Amino acid sequence: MKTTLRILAFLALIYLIPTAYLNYTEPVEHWDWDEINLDDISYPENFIWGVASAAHQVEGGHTSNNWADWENQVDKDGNPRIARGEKCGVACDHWNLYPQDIKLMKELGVTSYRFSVSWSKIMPTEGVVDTSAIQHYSDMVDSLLAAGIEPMITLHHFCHPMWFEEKGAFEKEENISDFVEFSKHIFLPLNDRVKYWCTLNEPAVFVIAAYFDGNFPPGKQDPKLAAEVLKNMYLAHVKVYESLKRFEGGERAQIGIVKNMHQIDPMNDWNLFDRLLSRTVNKGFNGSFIGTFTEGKYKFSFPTLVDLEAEIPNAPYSLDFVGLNYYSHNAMDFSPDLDEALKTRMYPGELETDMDYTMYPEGFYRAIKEISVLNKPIIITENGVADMDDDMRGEFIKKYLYAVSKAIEDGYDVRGYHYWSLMDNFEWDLGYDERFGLYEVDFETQKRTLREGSKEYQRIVKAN
Ligand code: GCO
Repeated sequence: MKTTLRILAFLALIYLIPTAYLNYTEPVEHWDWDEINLDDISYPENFIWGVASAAHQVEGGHTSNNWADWENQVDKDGNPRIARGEKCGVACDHWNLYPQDIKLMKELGVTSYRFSVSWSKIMPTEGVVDTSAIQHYSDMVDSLLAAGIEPMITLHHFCHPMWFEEKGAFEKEENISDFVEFSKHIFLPLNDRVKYWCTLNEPAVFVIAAYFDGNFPPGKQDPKLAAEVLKNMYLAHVKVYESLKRFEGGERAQIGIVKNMHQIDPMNDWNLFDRLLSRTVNKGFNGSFIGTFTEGKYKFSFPTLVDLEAEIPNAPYSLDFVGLNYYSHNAMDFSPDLDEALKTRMYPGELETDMDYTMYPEGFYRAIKEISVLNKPIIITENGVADMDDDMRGEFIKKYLYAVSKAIEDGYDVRGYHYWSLMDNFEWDLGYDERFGLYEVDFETQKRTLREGSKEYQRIVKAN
C-alpha cells in the first residue's frame, strides 16, 4: 500500500512540477457563442476602418523579385513551387485598375487602405531608382486622399528585388542598409501625405516559411539561419525607424511593424507534452517578438535545433504603433518524431476555413491582450478568412469584430481594423484558390463582385 502511495505521489510530483513551470493550466479559451449577442458591439468615434493588400499579391506587371523567380522553380522532386504550378501573372491588375478599386473601397465605406510598395519596381537594379514607379505610388496616394481614404504603406511585404535576394537578403546584417536606403526613397516623396508606415510585414511568418519550412523563397530549411534572419529583420525595422524619424516630417509619421500573433495551443490541454511543445513553439514565434520589443532582448530557441540570443536595445523605442495581424490558432500534438511533432494541425472541434486553420475569434481577444504588453496603440493591419464558397465569411466578420469590440470595451487600445483583403489575390505558395476577398475577382475578366458575406463588413463599417 505504502509503495503504491509513494508511486502515486511521485507521479503527481513529476506532473505538477512541469505544470507549475508551464504556468498555465487553463484550457484553451472558448466562449459560449449561444449566450452572446453579436450585435452588442461598439467602436470609438475615430476608429479607423480599412482594407489591406500587398503589392505582389495584387499589382501584376512584376519586375525581377524573389517571388517572380520562385514561381519558375521546382523543388527537389520536380514539383512546382506554387500550388497547381500557377504563376502570379497580372494578378488583379491593381497597378492599372487602382482608380476603380478605390471606388470599391468607397462602396464599402472604409477610410483607410493598407497596401505595400514594390521595392523591385522602385529599385529594379541595385542603386537605381525608377522615378516613374515612385510617381505611380504618389498618384495613388493622391487618389486615395481625394476619396477620403487614408493611405498606410508597408515597405516590405514578403517581397524584394532579385538583386537583394542574390546578395543574401536579410541573411546578412550588412544588407540591412539596402533596405534602409530603399525606405528613404519612398518615404521622402510621400511622407507629406502618408502618415502611417509599416516597415516589415510579419517577419516571423516570412522567416518560418522561407528558412524553416522552405515553402517561400529562398526555400531553405535551416533553423539556425532562420533565427539569424528574424533577428536581422527586427534590427532592420529599428534602423528604418530611426533613419526615417530623422528626416523632415519624421516626427509626424507613425511608424510601426506588423506582427501576426498566431497562437500555438496544445492539442490536448491535459497532455503535458502537448503543452510543453506548444509553449516552446509559441515562445519562438511570438515570444521572440515580445521580448525584442519590450526589453530589447531577442531570443529564439528550440531544443536541439537552435538557440540564439541577441540584444537590440533600441527596439522598445522604435514603435509609434504596433500592427497586429490575426487569423487563428493551430494545435501542437506531441510526438517523439520531431517532423511529426512540428506539423501544423487544426484545432479540433472548430469550423475549418479554406486555409489549414480554423475559425477562432476568441484568439483575437487573446492576441490583442498579448500584444498590449508593448504599451503601444494597436492597429489591426490584417484579419480575414479564405472562404471560396462564402458560407462562413459573414459569421466570421461578426464574431471577430465582436471580439475586437470586447477588447476595446475592456480597455485595450485598438485604434483601427483592416480587413484582409479588399479582393481575391495571389496567396503566395498557395496560388489563387485561397479566396480572401471581400470582392470576388474573376481573373479572366478582372471583374470584381461584392460577396454576400462581405456585406456584414459594409454594414458594420457604416453603422460604426
Ligand atoms: C500573410 C500576409 C498576407 C496573406 C494573408 C492571408 O499573413 O501571409 O500578410 O500576405 O495573404 O495573411 O494568408
